[in-house]
Amino acid sequence: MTDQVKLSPDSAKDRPAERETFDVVIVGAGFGGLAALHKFRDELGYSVRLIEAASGAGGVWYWNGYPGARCDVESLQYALAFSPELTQEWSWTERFSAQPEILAYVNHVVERFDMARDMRLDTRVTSASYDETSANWIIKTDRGDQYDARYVIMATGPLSTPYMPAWPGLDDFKGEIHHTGLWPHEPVDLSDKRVAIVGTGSSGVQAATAVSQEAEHLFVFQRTPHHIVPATNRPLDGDEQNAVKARYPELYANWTSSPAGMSWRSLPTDDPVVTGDKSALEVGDEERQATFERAWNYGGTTLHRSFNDLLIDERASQYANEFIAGKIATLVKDPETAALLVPTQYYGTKRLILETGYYEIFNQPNVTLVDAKSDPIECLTAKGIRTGSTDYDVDVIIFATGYDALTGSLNRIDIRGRDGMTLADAWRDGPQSHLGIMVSGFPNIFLISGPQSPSALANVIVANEQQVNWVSDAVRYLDDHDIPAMEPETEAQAKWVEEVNARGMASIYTKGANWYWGANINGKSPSFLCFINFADYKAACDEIASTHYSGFVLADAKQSA
Ligand code: N01
Repeated sequence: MTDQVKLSPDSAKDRPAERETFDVVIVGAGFGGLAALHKFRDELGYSVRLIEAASGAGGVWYWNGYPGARCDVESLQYALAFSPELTQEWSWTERFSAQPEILAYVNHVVERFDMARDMRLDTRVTSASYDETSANWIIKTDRGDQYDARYVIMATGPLSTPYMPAWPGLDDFKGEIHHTGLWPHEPVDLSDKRVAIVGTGSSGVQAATAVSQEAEHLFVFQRTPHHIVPATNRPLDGDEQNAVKARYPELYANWTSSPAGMSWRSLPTDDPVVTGDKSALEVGDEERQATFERAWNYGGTTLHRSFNDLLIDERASQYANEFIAGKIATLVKDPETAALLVPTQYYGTKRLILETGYYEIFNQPNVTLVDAKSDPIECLTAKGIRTGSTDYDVDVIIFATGYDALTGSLNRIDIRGRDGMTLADAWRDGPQSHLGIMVSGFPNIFLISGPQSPSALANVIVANEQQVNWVSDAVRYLDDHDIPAMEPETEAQAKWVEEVNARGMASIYTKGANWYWGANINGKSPSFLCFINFADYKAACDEIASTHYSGFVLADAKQSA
């Protein structure tokens, strides 16, 4: 893998503070930020500065280097599309890529498009303030930099502010503490250690599977059993990749017009039977079981699509739960442990998790499943974790406790719009935006993967590029028409918020506690954070662009002069 720090000559920790003016300042060097850098600098010829807190590009793929980290979107669909050459020249080795390979791809993109020269690494944006007189943003960093820019693009990521419950005793623990979302870049030696992993979402399940292979003993603290199905990962052969590359533009068009920003029945190996158009209620037990079985074996998220009502109908959801319970009973030898792993909430309430050997780790003598629901964690001690009934003495605690999703990374920057209004204040009762891209009172600042956009519920790279394209079209429109600023009309924004929440309330996601509506964090204002259905979203964005940005206030040049 390329050494990330060396990629940028400007990442040296002692570089002098800068005071410069750019057309566009981008915050964040994840996929959204890199796509924006390419679009604005290379395609449109704007001057751009990209600022990134980490020592390398990659966003979550930079930070999530925990053992076992892997993507749950198929590699062939999880890649940037802005360059036809890039789509042809890169090859993936597995159906679901591991984090090091994704980071190697990120570094290839940075090098291939000579991005490092316009990036400042090891630099955290602390504030962004709108100056109404000049219609410019003033962006400040923790390195003492000050940048003036007409446009700001916040590509800070939907799941990039790690969340850790504030248990008493955190400072008392004498061993090592890590969070999966802030994994150190130096090696972490877990061999022959007693390790606790708290949390069994996507991160916890992947980490537990890997750590179980090296730890002396692993305690997995599970509060809620999630729905976990096989990834059925495998090597990708050249023919399969070439078949996708040969039809790339057509396939990409399919993905961008599908509800999740990716599509099945479009890869050469797809099994059409597991993308069912039937209700789970309209078939007999035998057919239902056979379809579930086929989806389970095909792997990935195909179980989701085996029937068309698993995420809608209570009985259908129960059938899926019963099928998964049956599988767990055959995979986990100890009946008590198996029973604890069976999800009881509606199928699909929390994000489906893909596993490779997770259930089997509970057959190992060095792994213990701790039921943190009936016996919750009370505190940390000098030696480990204390629940109501037991002290678990460990050397290392790994928190896989998730993220302050969608709003967390934006709220920790002091963003001030018109009249000095802060974004945190504007969002005190939940986020308000139009399209999840712009906020009333905050002209010319654009969010990529913002709250109330579909990014976190879709193939995030496809969603990021769709937003970058929409934003760059809008910026070009402003510049072509000599319009100094745009922002949402308050009424259009209110309607958008209403629509996002209505879709959320009608969905399975609000039937349980999860990050989609902030329910994973005590005190976070409950509000649905994702727009459901990427295809509908793209259509709404296209419609607004085609009507010269109806629903947005476009300032006229004279007014702001
Ligand atoms: O976080 P999560 P994540 N006591 O919020 C538990 C993406 N992602 O980092 O379910 C005890 O899902 C919490 O318990 P409960 C993906 O979008 C993708 O795993 O709330 N436990 C839960 O088990 C994913 O959805 C990939 O009862 C506590 C866990 O911590 C998103 O990131 C890989 C607790 C948090 O699970 C977040 O996933 C990784 C407490 N006080 C991440 N507080 C892939 O592409 C929290 N928990 C594969």
